[in-house]
Amino acid sequence: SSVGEAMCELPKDKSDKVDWKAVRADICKLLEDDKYEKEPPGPVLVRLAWHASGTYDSATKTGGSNGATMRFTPESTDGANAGLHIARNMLAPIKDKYPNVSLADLWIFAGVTAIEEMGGPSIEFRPGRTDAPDASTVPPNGRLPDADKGQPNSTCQHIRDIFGRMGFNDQEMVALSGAHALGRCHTDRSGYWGPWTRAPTTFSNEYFRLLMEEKWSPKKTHEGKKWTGPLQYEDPTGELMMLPSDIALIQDKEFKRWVEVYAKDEDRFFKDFARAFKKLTELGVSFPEDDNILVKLKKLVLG
Ligand code: ZEM
Repeated sequence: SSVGEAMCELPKDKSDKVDWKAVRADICKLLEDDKYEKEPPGPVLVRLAWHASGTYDSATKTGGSNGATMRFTPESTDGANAGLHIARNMLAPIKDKYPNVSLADLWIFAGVTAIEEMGGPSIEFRPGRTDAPDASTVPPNGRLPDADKGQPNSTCQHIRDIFGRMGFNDQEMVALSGAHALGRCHTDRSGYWGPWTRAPTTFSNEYFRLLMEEKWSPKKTHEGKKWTGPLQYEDPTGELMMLPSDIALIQDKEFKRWVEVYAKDEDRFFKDFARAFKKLTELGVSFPEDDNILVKLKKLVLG
C-alpha cells in the first residue's frame, strides 16, 4: 500500500547526521543511572524493542517497529504493552537531545544496546525507521503473544501462530524466548510475579538451563498467602518463575530440542539470538540497497 511505502522511506538526510556513538553513550548512562538502582532499565528496554516489532504481520505487511506506533491508541493500551510507557518515558529525553533520530530507531537501538551492555551478543543495527505522523497505521491490538493462551493443550500452537505470522520458525521462536534470562514479571503490569533467573540483568543461556534442570510446579503461595494470580510455575525455592508459554517450550518435542541445544551451548544461543533479534526488529522496515550507513555505524559504534 502507499502508506507502507511512505512509511518505509529512509530519512537519508537525517540519519546521516546522527552521532550514533553519542546516542549509545547516553543510553549507557541511562542503563547505569542510580535512579533505577532497584530495577535497572535494561530488561524493560529490551521488552519495548520486542513489543514494538512483534506486531508485524507478514501477510498484510502491517505492524512492526517502523512508525513507532506504540505512541498511539489502541496500541498503547494493549494489555500486552502494560508498563511499557515506563520505557518510552525513559527514552524521551534522549529523543529530545537527538531530534534527527527517529523514535522508531531509538526504541530498537536502545534494546540492542541494552542486550550488548548486559553481556549479550553484538547485534547488527541499521537505522532507517521513520515515525508515523498519526494513528492511521497503528496495528490492531491482540497481535502479541498471550502467556497462557490455550492452556493446557494449545499453548504451543498459539506460539507457532503468533511467531509464524511474523515469519519465524521453531528454532527462532526458542532462541528469541531466551530473552527471558532478563528481567521479571510485575503483578501490576502483567499479573505475573517474579524473575526467570537469579541474574536478571545478565544476558546468558541461564533461562534454558533452568528450564531443563529445575523442577517446575504451579505456584500456590506468595509471601505466605495463597497465590491468587494467573497460573504460573515456580522452582522449588519459589524465587524463580516460568510462564505457561515458557513451560510449553519443554512440553513440545520440537521446541525442547532447541531448548536442550541452547542450554548446553551458549555460543550457539548468542549467535542464533543475534540473528533472530535483528530479523525481528527489521520486520516491515526497508533499508537502502547500499549499506554504507551500516558500515559506518559498525566503525562508529563498535569501534
Ligand atoms: Zn517476554 N514477557 N514474552 N519476551 N519479556 C514478559 C517480560 C519480558 C511473553 C510474555 O507474556 C511476557 C519474549 C516473548 C514472550 C522480555 C522479552 C521477550 C512478561 C512480564 C510477560 C508476561 C511483563 C511484566 O509483568 O513486566 C510471551 C508470552 C512471550 C512469547 C511466547 C521475547 C521474544 C522477548 C525478546 C526477544 C523481557 C526482556 C521481559 C522483562 C521485562 C522487564 O520489565 O523486566
